[in-house]
Amino acid sequence: MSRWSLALVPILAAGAVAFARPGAHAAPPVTHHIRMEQRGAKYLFVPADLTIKQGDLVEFDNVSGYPHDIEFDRDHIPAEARDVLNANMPQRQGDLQGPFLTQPHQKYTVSFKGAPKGQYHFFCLPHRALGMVGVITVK
Ligand SMILES: [Cu+2]
Repeated sequence: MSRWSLALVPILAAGAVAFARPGAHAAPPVTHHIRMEQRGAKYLFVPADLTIKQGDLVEFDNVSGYPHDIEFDRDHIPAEARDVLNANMPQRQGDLQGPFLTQPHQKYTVSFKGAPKGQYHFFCLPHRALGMVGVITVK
């Protein structure tokens, strides 16, 4: 072994220990951000397409053009997801529907703890017909 490869041995060993540590693979939940915006005549979720991991959180920010809300499309979410979402959505005003956000930069956070993998289509009820729709993919 060369001097350089010998120098690498303790570094590689330390890496192996870190990977072997129980629970080391369970990354802490990440909070993702989606802005709710009006841009001219358009109403948008930004980004409108987001990929997250099971257990992550999505925080919606009420930027402009409100009131907005977040409602999941019950026909376009994974099987078994409905009860999980309803339990994870604070202050619901209906099935899979969050409250109307009326204050500047009001936040609304949905946890995907226990959420089945798959695609979660959602929309803003007041602006759905104006294209304010999005999809979250849980991997
Ligand atoms: Cu809206």
